[in-house]
Amino acid sequence: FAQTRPAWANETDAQKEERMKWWHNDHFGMFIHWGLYSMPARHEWVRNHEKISNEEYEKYFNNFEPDLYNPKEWARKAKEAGMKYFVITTKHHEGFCLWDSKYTDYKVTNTPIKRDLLKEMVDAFRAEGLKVGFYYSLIDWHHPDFPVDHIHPMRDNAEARAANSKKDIKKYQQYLKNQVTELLTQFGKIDELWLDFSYPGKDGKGHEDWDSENLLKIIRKLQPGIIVNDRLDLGDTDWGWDFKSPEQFMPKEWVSEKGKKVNWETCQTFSGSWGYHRDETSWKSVPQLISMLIETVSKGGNLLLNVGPTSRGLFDVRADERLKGIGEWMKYNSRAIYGCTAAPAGFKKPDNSLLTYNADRKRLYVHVLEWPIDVLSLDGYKGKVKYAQILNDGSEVKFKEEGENLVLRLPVKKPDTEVPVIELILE
Ligand code: H79
Repeated sequence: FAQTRPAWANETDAQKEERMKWWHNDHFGMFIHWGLYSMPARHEWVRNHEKISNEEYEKYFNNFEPDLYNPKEWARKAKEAGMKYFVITTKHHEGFCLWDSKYTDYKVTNTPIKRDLLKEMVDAFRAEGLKVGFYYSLIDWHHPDFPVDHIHPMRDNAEARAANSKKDIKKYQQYLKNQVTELLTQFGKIDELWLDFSYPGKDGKGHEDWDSENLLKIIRKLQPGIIVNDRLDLGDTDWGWDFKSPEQFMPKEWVSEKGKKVNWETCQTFSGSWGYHRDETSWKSVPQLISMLIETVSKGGNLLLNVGPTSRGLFDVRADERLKGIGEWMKYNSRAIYGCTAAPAGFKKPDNSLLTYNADRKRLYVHVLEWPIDVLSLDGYKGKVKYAQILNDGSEVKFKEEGENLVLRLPVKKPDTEVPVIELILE
């Protein structure tokens, strides 16, 4: 790819900032992993892990019928959790398409459910006011022209390997372009595109295999406002991606490249697997998930939190319970999330807490992860705070100066919310 910025990538920093305004404000989205792998219900990589052939995997395609699917319910649940956008797997590595693509027969409209489930989902989430994101897998373990490589389910099958010589990666590149074009022209405005993933090197795949630069050129032309992740293997360029996408990983601090802070969105699961996994039993708790959201915003990032619906088309009860718990907290505390970012240097974080900051309103939020007994000392805050209140009930928190510090007198009992937030209105 062009190491220098190509002519079509001519956006200024200010224009980029404008394009990403909503994304910087909202911070919280729902990832949805839904495909045929919801049927075996043992990880979305099941085809790879168990080295299942196309023929063996057919039983899922032949029996896919999510009869209880109601995307309006999904959208309502996302909204009530405080999520402002969603990103749906239009196609995962298994190659199955959730929309009525004209470039393949391996699609939802040819399964027993027969309907374009993607179209219904986009309409439902948009109607609830959520922004629309598409996940699209660059990897495709079903397409006839996708060469077997070291992470392909048939990697150890000599016959399948030998067939690589008849495959034409150029045809697969065209398929990527055709499908991405469908996704970006037939569903209205698409706000985020999440491409997954590159693994360059011997027996892997990267920008040359995907023809990444030309693919991105098409994306930018069709949807000039779209926000794209960083998995096309286009290096450290300032035009090849809009945000970094750490996966099931919480960065230590605001993510940076060459010493410069960059946009980032961490994607996280409830239980480890992205696709519905029946037998996974170690799920994160509601307070853990709330802390994860706060920590993300305290480091200037976004959180994309995943749900893996079942093959009947439902969120399972464990997911429902988590979403509800997060929503309950957001109802009273979302002011400390939306429009917020990392606190400016000069505000030291008290122990067992996290800070978020709203620059427009000059408000600093202290998220108290472990409730202290009666007082909280804010070291070096003298002269910086006009007023303080607990966010969940808006009750005043009185404070006094002690040297350079402010000492807050806390309510006698921990406020009745998973993570209490103290709002400081700054001078
Ligand atoms: O869709 C979800 C996952 O299925 C997908 N991305 C999220 C959003 C994903 N799973 N794993 N990965 C992305 C990264 C995979 C890395 C590995 Fe490997 C595959 C580790 C070992 C095999 C490729 C080859 C990277 C390192 C060696």
